[in-house]
Amino acid sequence: MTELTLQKDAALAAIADAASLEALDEQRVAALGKKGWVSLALKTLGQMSPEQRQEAAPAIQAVRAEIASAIEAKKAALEAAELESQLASETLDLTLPAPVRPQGSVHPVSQVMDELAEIFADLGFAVATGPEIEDDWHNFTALNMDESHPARAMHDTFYFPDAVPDGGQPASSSEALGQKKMLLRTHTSPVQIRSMKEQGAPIRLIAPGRVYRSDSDATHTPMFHQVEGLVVDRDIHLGHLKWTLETFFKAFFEREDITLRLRPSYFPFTEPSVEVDVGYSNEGNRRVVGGHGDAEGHDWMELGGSGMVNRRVLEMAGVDPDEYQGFAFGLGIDRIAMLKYGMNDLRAFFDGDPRWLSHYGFGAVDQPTLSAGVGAPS
Ligand code: FA5
Repeated sequence: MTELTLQKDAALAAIADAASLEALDEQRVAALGKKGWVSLALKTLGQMSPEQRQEAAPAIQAVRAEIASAIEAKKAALEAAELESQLASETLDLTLPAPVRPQGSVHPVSQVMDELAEIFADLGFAVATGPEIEDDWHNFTALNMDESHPARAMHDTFYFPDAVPDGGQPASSSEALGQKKMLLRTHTSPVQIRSMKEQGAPIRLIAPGRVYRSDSDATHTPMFHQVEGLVVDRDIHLGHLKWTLETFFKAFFEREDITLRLRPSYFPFTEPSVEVDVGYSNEGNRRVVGGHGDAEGHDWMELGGSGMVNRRVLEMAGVDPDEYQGFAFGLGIDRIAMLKYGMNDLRAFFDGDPRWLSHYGFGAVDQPTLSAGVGAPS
């Protein structure tokens, strides 16, 4: 047994000295592996007399257990040390600037949407959304344009094909099936209806989003962006609309000399209706907002439609028009982006050309804030 004790002491010393998990595993194989000295010692039990075995077996088993638990303990210690040194070598100083410029850039339309939300939030407006696949009741009928209304034709609508009942004949129209016609919304105004039906009055919101019309030239694209504004409360009048738009445009264009022209117009869902134009001048081939549109070297650009919400629309959205009045506006986001950031062709907005984006895009981590000026840092 002395030999076994000597072997055990040598093995325990080697285990304690093992500098790595590999070195430790070598010790495990040398002692406990199939041909290891502990395993060989166990095999000798078969050749012993019962008396000898009774004495030797517990001693060998005790050595075996001692070696196994020493290996286990050393393994845990080596693993903890390895983790420690990995953590020490991988420290990250979060206060250091990012080593590489973040990839990608923010599209001017997304930037302008963030700017809108920031400015209107300061005026107490919430942000609402609605579906881009809309039914014709929300897009037209509830906005005081019933099926025969001529204004529907002005919207160049993309309709979905009529639904066909399972195994049945195609119906001449969805209406005949008692279904609503589905379409790609032509403006953000249906969000007015959805929000009033959901929340009732008073209400104060903007609803930015994509809209679709079959239309394309330098200032018209088949998909473009609008922001709807809606305020419904007691004693609301046209003066509130004008002040809101002026305050918004001054903050958005970051200049005080903004002149708005409210031109009498017609929308079935507002009464009276006014179109909103802004004065600008041409500098080179760039339009610069500011000044009176009738002044020398100046002109007007139409940015959107607006007016007092028609009482029939309030009724259809479940709001009592004798108690509440409201104003609404719808602005072309792409147009105001062009005017602020100096692009002259709207179609390039949606070409996905990386050169255009790297020229007109905004830093991926910049957030517009009122305190820093809503425009991106120059
Ligand atoms: C409307 O869409 C009304 N819903 C706006 C409104 C809302 C009026 C609330 C009253 C109350 P209009 O069709 O004029 O109105 O479009 C509004 C703005 O969207 C336009 O002034 C223009 O800036 C922009 N716009 C219209 N068509 C296009 C297009 N194809 N491409 C880019 N911008 C467009």
